[in-house]
Amino acid sequence: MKIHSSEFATSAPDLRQSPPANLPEFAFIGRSNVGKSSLINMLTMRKGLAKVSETPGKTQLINFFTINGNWNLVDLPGYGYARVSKGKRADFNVAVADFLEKRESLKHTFVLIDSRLPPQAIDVEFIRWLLTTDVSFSVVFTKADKQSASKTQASVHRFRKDVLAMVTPAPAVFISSAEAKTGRKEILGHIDSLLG
Ligand SMILES: Nc1nc2c(ncn2[C@@H]2O[C@H](COP(=O)(O)OP(=O)(O)OP(=O)(O)O)[C@@H](O)[C@H]2O)c(=O)[nH]1
Ligand SMILES: [Mg+2]
Repeated sequence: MKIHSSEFATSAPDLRQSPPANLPEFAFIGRSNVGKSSLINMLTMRKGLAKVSETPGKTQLINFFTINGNWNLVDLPGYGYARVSKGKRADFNVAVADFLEKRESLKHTFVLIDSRLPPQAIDVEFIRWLLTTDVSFSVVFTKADKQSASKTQASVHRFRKDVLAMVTPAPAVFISSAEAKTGRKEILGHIDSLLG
């Protein structure tokens, strides 16, 4: 998969105000600060395309980026920081849940997990909720440059065993670093295969 062009399309606060659902879409979700926006910049090789910040809660709107004029990357506000909703939909943004559940053009979602941490309750809860929907997803372990490869492997192994063992078919798993540009080829290859 070669990226010839990538451009910011628009932002929307929720599904209703999202642009027409006329291009296949790939969304990025995960805890605030896990590296969603950084990953989008790494995939597109455009440093400032999506806004990145050291402070969690940077991405507040649903941001759409059009790639090669024919598919979209969707940068979602993270969960676990701005506690917009509590209760039955777990502790994450209602607008995000609504988007993931109902967006007609959503092809696939990448769930980002910090590769340095043991399974976090909020991530487990999020994946449990995701499994109640029809959303197709894979898992990306981020910030792999921040620790040794063996620590990352151990973390991925534990997550697979403790969290993903219950998921059939087993989701694809990727290891990424926005810093070292790890995982770019694999993630873009996955998108390519899903675009068919
Ligand atoms: N070393 C390293 N730092 C990273 C990586 N990915 C993200 N970061 C840093 O982590 C912080 C958060 O990154 P963002 O991409 O803004 O995270 P986000 O998931 O979009 O966060 P929200 O928009 O708040 O939900 C920034 O300081 C990034 O520079 C990575 O692969 N390696
Ligand atoms: Mg962000």
